[in-house]
Amino acid sequence: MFNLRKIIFVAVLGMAVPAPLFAQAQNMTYEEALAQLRAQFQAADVNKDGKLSQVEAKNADMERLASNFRRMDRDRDGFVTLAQLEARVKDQYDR
Ligand SMILES: [Ca+2]
Repeated sequence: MFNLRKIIFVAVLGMAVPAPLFAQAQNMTYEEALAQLRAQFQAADVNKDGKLSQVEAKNADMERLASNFRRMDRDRDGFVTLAQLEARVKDQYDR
């Protein structure tokens, strides 16, 4: 079940290569994954506007986010919010 979720998630992101964002999530609880996401997000949000541009994601080495940015940016406003990323984690943990 756990491996199946991982495979599905990788397939959803369209990538097979692990990257910092979400990559370790399969070894973490939902709460730990959220905490890591929030810490990464805070660190990456250099201008502290509460959202990440693709440049911010790239600069923070969030390669999976940067390379899947348009898909992650569900409302297509050019930014990914913490809420959008949290939704992805939530999907992954099926909660
Ligand atoms: Ca920002």
